[in-house]
Amino acid sequence: MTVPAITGVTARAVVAPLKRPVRNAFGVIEAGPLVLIDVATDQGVTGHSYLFAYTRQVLKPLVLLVEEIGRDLVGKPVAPFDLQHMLDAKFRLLGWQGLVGMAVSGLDMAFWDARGKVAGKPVAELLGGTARPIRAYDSYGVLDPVADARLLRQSIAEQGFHGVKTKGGHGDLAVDEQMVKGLRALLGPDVALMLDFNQSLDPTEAIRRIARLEAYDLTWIEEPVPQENLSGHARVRERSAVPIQAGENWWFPRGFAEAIAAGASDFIMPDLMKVGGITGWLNVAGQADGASIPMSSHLLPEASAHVLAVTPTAHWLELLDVAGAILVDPVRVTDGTVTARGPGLGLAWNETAVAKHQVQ
Ligand code: SMN
Ligand code: MG
Repeated sequence: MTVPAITGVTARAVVAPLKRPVRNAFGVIEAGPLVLIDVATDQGVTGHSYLFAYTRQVLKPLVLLVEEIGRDLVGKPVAPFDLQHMLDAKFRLLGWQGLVGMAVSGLDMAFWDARGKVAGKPVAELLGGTARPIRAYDSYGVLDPVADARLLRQSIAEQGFHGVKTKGGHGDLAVDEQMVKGLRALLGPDVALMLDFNQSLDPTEAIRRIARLEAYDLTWIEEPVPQENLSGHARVRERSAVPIQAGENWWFPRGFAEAIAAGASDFIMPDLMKVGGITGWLNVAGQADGASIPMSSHLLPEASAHVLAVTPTAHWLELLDVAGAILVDPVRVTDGTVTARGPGLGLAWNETAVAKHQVQ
């Protein structure tokens, strides 16, 4: 197989409607601000990926950044490891945390998608694995065990999920406890329940809350304290009977090396768009295996199903569908699992929906 060369990079911004808003400790995410990336190649295939921008305010700068970085890549072979190395050198002095890191990660995913398409294989197979079912959990915002009971029953009975995540830290400990207690009663003992604090607590408060919530058999407590506070994470972890989960906001393999060295977390959950795309993920999967750390995904379920298939310590795939509204074939859940689809990452834009939701 000849390696394709890049002929052009374009990006578009859309605000994709969500099936359900995601309420967290800091507010409500009502829609998905996405950047859709297209990497055209000289072999007729175009690599696709998308970024979740968190807020509409960064959509325009991200689109520009992806295209600006892409301009320099025209003519280069689609060799993700070489390109990542080159971009590391290019942004070494600026630093690539933040929007630059997201742009680099998004481009990397599109490179792998193009390579998969040229090979006519799912990326999971290109990486030497098989597109196999990956256990997933249904990821919600703050839940009301009474008002949301019907939705939750559907997650379990109709979609077959064996795990559900909710969010805390939006109120005091009593508010968290009432929610978690109600959810455990509703779900019964056999459904995994995860609680995400989204960095909203300080270590002392996190320790106090987790001690009370321990009674409800939580699978993990996520990001109890600000993500950059690695020693704070480690302190909470030491005092917590519930495993600590973090990683969605750690940048590139180096960020994980530092977090693992600090003993910050029992579990890790890189986000493909902050870890350096597929290339960055593979590195972290090796680190996790070496340190026996169970590894889950964050958002981007379509691409995550490919890399979890080749992650030795694969744990859970997060099912939070932010892009379904603009995809031809949105992520599918079968018996609570997601299976990678190809060729490439299996992403195709629904152009009618993209035109409808595009922002200039
Ligand atoms: C999260 C982050 C961004 C959007 C929605 C939800 C959250 C998670 O931290 O873990 O899903
Ligand atoms: Mg989270």
